[in-house]
Amino acid sequence: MIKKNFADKFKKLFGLYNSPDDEFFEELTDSLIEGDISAKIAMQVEDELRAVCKKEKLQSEEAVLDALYKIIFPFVKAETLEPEENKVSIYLVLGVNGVGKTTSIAKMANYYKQKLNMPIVMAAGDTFRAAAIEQLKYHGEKTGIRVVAHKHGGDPGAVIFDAGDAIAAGGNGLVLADTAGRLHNKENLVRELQKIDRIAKSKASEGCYKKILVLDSTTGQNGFRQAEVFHQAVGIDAVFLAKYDSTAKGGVAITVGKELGLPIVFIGTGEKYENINLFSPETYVKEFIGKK
Ligand SMILES: Nc1nc2c(ncn2[C@@H]2O[C@H](COP(=O)(O)OP(=O)(O)O)[C@@H](O)[C@H]2O)c(=O)[nH]1
Ligand SMILES: [Mg+2]
Repeated sequence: MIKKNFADKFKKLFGLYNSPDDEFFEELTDSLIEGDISAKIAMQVEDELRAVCKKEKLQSEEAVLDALYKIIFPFVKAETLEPEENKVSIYLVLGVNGVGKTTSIAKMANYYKQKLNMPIVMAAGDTFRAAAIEQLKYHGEKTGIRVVAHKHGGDPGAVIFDAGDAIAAGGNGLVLADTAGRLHNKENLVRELQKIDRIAKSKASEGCYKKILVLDSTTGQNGFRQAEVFHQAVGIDAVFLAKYDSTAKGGVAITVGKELGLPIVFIGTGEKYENINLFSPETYVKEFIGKK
């Protein structure tokens, strides 16, 4: 895992100023923003940290880091998703092009396959790009997981409908559904997602339909805007934080947690199937700020 930028900066800043003074706090805020925390939250963190340091007369690096941890930790939310036995679960996987949706679907399918003894189907709902269907089929072959696919250009709702039927026939199992993420035309995207949303919901057992947004940890502040768009369009249940291994920043989990109340379910830590981890807010915040 790459060492996080903010953690490094904090150490350097503390070395430079040796105690939490005005300049220290100002630079701390800049460093939080550079770590992909939104400006609004960074300023709130600064204000709270200033107040605590003053009130409790905190001076040492360790004490300030502890205070920072206590401020940021409640912003970050985690959730575990686990398909129930004898229910039809559908996890719709959303996100813009290239964030890691198809890869993350294969990882989740492989994860649940090893963990649970139930049928799993991956639905090739990104019918927009021919390569996306092929990519999912490839993952299906490699992992031994069934893929339901239609032709390139077909109706994504129909693919998800069929995949839902395949699982519903036995009354037990999980559909992981891929989608196309064309954000360039927001209105079309929203309309298409809402249609898929209705179909997926109608196929799943009560409470077993979840919408997972994949965010690319390397895209910076943009990730938050993507989350806003998708959350407004269909309502997101949880976030898959992909490519966490490829960034020294990664503060987006803090921003989506604090601003949208969205929990993180998994983090992606590489390109292999096994590079998937349950999200631990403790580890995440500690890594972000550089606390042991
Ligand atoms: N390093 C790294 N690369 C990833 C991760 N997840 C996905 N990728 C890569 O990101 C690229 C885009 O992934 P893809 O699943 O095709 O994205 P999609 O367009 O959203 O379906 C591929 O090259 C993946 O191998 C991850 O957790 N870590
Ligand atoms: Mg894809």
